[in-house]
Amino acid sequence: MVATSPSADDIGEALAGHGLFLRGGLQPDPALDQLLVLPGGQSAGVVWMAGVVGAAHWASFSASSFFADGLPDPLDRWSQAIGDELAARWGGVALYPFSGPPYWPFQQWATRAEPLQNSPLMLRIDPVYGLWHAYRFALALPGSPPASVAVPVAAAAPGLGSLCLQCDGQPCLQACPVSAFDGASYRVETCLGWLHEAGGEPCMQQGCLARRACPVGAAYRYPAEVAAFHMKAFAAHHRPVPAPAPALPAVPGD
Ligand code: B12
Repeated sequence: MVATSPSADDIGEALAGHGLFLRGGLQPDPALDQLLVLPGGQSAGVVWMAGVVGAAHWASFSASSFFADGLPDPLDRWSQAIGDELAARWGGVALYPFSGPPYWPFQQWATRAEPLQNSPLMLRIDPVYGLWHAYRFALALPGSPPASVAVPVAAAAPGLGSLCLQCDGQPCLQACPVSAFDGASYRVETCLGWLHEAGGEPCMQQGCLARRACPVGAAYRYPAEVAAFHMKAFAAHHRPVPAPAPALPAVPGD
């Protein structure tokens, strides 16, 4: 028995109980989002984005059984428990940013749901929360989005110029100790190589120094405990590819 489609307020309230935020919703585009099929076989009518803003989720997550159970990926498993429960409650499916590859296009969906912009760090920047927001799951549900949800980004934020192009000196592009960002790309291997060296300790303890240098949403920067948790997970999951071994001398007979 499926309950009636929840309103944005219903969803926001359910998420708030976990320190999570409703980060807008969007109408699935049949051409782009054709994989969004619900348990009954019908197409999803709306996709709601659920995420973290600053460290508002930390009290709930760190008090959960997942936090210290010693198993891998506690934040992802905490998110899954919440997302799956809400999806079942409302007859839909929960989609996760970390399930893949292939990955669900969370950044594209986020940009369709809220007035976010691209940033030189490749993270989406929010006019209020800056770079300190991320997604824990999306709920693909039956029904249709309220009219206010389907407002195109440009109409939702008229006159909002590029926050990053207007930014004086773009400190994010100066702050990385190994210049992993050049404004157009992110040299992941360079970043990870540094994180696994002694010099990368400040990044590991305080969080990405480039991200921290952004002046937008500074009040939402992760506190040290939260930053260190994310950096540890990032560095553990993505070890730098070792340099290729030097070519061996040709063996006679080869
Ligand atoms: C693979 C991945 C990575 C890879 C590579 C990312 C890259 N830029 O190449 C690695 C492991 C390095 C990584 C690192 C991090 N990631 Co990451 N990552 C992902 C993941 C799981 C998949 C991305 C993907 O391939 N999507 C599939 C394509 C089809 O979807 P998409 O929406 O089109 O996404 C692409 C484009 O938006 C494009 N893009 C992003 N910005 C821009 C800007 C321009 C101008 C252009 C042209 C394209 C572009 O990059 C995306 C990947 O190709 C997403 C989650 C998700 N499912 O999207 C998180 C995600 C993008 N990551 C996120 C975060 C927060 C991080 C970290 C900060 C994690 C940390 N340490 O805490 C770091 C640092 C990244 C950085 N500074 O750029 C957030 C970003 C939130 C936001 N505010 O935008 C996401 C959405 C996860 C989440 N739970 O919210 N990540």
